[in-house]
Amino acid sequence: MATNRTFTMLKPDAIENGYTGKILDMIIAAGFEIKAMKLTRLTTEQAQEFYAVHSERPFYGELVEYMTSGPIIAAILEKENAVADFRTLIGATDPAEAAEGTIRKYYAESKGRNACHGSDSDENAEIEGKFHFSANEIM
Ligand code: IDP
Ligand code: MG
Repeated sequence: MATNRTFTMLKPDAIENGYTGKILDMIIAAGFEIKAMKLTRLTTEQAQEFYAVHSERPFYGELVEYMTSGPIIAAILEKENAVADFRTLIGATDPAEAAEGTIRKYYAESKGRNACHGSDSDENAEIEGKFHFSANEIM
């Protein structure tokens, strides 16, 4: 069953480059409601666990190093069809391939430093949201 919720992180490059407000504006303008949000910094162990599915990929070390290099903003978002609509809003992993008008097209630096995370399924949205927030932090 679709939960109408997704999980996002504004990644270290987005915060560092001063795009926090612009990206949050795009998210809200697209109809997503913020149900939880915090500025935080991942430990190496947290980044390794969050991206465990990629542990065999050649970019895993680089990914963990990047995701722990500075603060991130983690958030739970709500909207009808949240997971799919948010993936459309962020665009392709590689900004060179991202559609016009998407967050990664505007704000990502590269395929690795790509500004914004979006869950890829309802199941992962739930797991990832709970990874970052305790029940009382979720509205
Ligand atoms: P997604 O974030 O669009 O779902 P995934 O393939 O799940 O993309 O990869 C997770 C993250 O790993 C990407 O968002 C990006 O930060 C990083 N990544 C993916 N592919 C590469 C790569 O080829 N080089 C470096 N980093 C990568
Ligand atoms: Mg993914």
